Order: sequence, then structure tokens, then C-alpha cells
Amino acid sequence: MRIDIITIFPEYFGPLSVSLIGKAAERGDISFGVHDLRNWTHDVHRTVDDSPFGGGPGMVMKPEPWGEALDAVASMGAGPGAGPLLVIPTPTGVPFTQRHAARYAAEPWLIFACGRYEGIDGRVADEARSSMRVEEVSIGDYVLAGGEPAVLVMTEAICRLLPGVLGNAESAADDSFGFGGGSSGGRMAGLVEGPAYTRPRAWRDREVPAVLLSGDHRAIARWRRDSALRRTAQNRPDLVFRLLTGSAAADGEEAAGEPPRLDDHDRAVLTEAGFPVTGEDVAH
Ligand code: JD8
Repeated sequence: MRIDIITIFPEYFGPLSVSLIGKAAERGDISFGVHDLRNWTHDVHRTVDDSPFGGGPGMVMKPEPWGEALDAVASMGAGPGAGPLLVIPTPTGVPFTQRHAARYAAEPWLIFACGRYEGIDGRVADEARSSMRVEEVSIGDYVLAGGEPAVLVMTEAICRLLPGVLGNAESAADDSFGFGGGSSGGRMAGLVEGPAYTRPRAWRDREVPAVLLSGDHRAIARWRRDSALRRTAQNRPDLVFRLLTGSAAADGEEAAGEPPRLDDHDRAVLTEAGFPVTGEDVAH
């Protein structure tokens, strides 16, 4: 996979050379290009921003440097095969989810455009759509000062799904937030996971749940699903509601395979966790 990043803070992406992603880049499984937007300015002050038309606070990023930068970067890898997918992080974008991460991980070439100030002139995305696929996404309902942190987050979520990036100890197969079938649609599909434990068995008079030491894998799997159901009911009732109503993901992304269903044991656990799950309740 090829990932190009355009930003006014190229040094922000030093972290891409460490940990699993750094090793994958060393192996050549992923190739990164980090480009300074100011390389596509032509004035002595290397200006990338200007005041907003219509007034208002802050500054907006000028279209010209972006147009030239995207033309140049998109021509760098041009050749057979699908062109790049341009991903623009913005608080106004569609919610970035595990499903996006899985879909982007299947792309041969991603370009990320990192905005700053009040954002990028709106014509840049429209212009880019004339020559490549463009998606505007948000990593969450809070305001960052720019797109760079969002690109670091998305790059980690995407690259850990690439073959060989996760050590064999880890696997993305059972990721939370998956949705049945396809990638990361394992047993915990649609749920967040419960707590995990390791040695020592007792710590500060706190014991590890005995079932985990039992060797009874069926009982362990059942215990893990129950704790995932309880934690999901407590922290993410929206996910339980989605599971109960079989409603497609809110992010409009095609659900791969059949949405996981809840069996009577699951419903009993959710009821005990205070989540109304009898058929009728949910229907109304
Ligand atoms: C890109 C500029 C800052 C945003 C005025 C603060 C994503 N989940 C997210 N929260 N914030 C961003 C994000 C913020 C950005 C840019 C992404 C470019 N800003 C702006 C509008 C209000 N300042 C994001 N993904």
C-alpha cells in the first residue's frame, strides 16, 4: 500500500516510523510519502492561508497550493491500476469507522490532505473529484486544530489491518466494532470487548475471574461474550440498539455478511445489565 500525506507540518508524522507501522514500512509492505504543502507556494512568505470571504473568524487555506500539490502527488504514482483515493479529514465529514478502516486497507493508494486554520477552501475537494475519488471523514465529535492527528489515527487503524503488520499474537479478526462476515466481523462483531487479564492471578487482593484459569474454552468464550455484552450495554447502548434492530451501520457503509444476532442468553445478560431487550420493547 502507498500512503501520501500533504501537510504544513511534515514533522508531525515522525511517529509513522515507529512500532508496527514503522517496521512494515521498513519491510516495504507500506510506502509513505509526506509532502510539505508550502513546496507548492511561490511567494517569499510561502503563504497557504487567507481571510475568509464573507468575513468571520480565522483564516482559510488557499486553493492554489492545494491544487498544485494534489496534481503533483497524484501524478507521482500514476500508472496502471486504480488511481488514489483522496481522504480529507474534517469535523464535517462522515464518521470514520472500523468499516472505513477495512475498506481503505484494501485500497492500493491513499492520499490524505491535512487542513489547518478554519479548513481548506471548499473548491479544492470539488476540483479533486474531477480526477479522483474523494471522501471527507471525521474521526469523532470533538474539534481538533487540524487534520494531522486524524490522519495518524486513521493510518494506524488502516495499517494494522494489512497482512503481516500485526504480529501473529495479535489478530484483527476479533476486532470490536466489526459487523459480521468480512474483515473483523468475528464473535465480538458489533460489541466492544470486556476486560482482559494477565499474571499475577492476584494483585492488591484483586483476583482474576476464575473461569479464565479453568481451561474450559467454551466457558471462557461465554464469559468473554457476557462481559462484552455488559460493557457494551453500559458504554455503548447505541451498538446494542443496532444489534437488536439489525439496523445497518449508521455510517452507510455496506455491511459485509449477515449482521450478528443476539441469542436468548445474550438477551438475558443484557436484561440483567438493565438493557430492555424483549422483542416488544425493542419494536416500540
Ligand atoms: C481537519 C482544520 C480545525 C475545524 C475551526 C478548529 C477530523 N474529528 C475532528 N475534529 N476536528 C477535525 C479537524 C479539524 C480541522 C481540520 C479536521 C482542518 N481544522 C478547524 C473547524 C473549526 N478549526 C476532525 N477528522
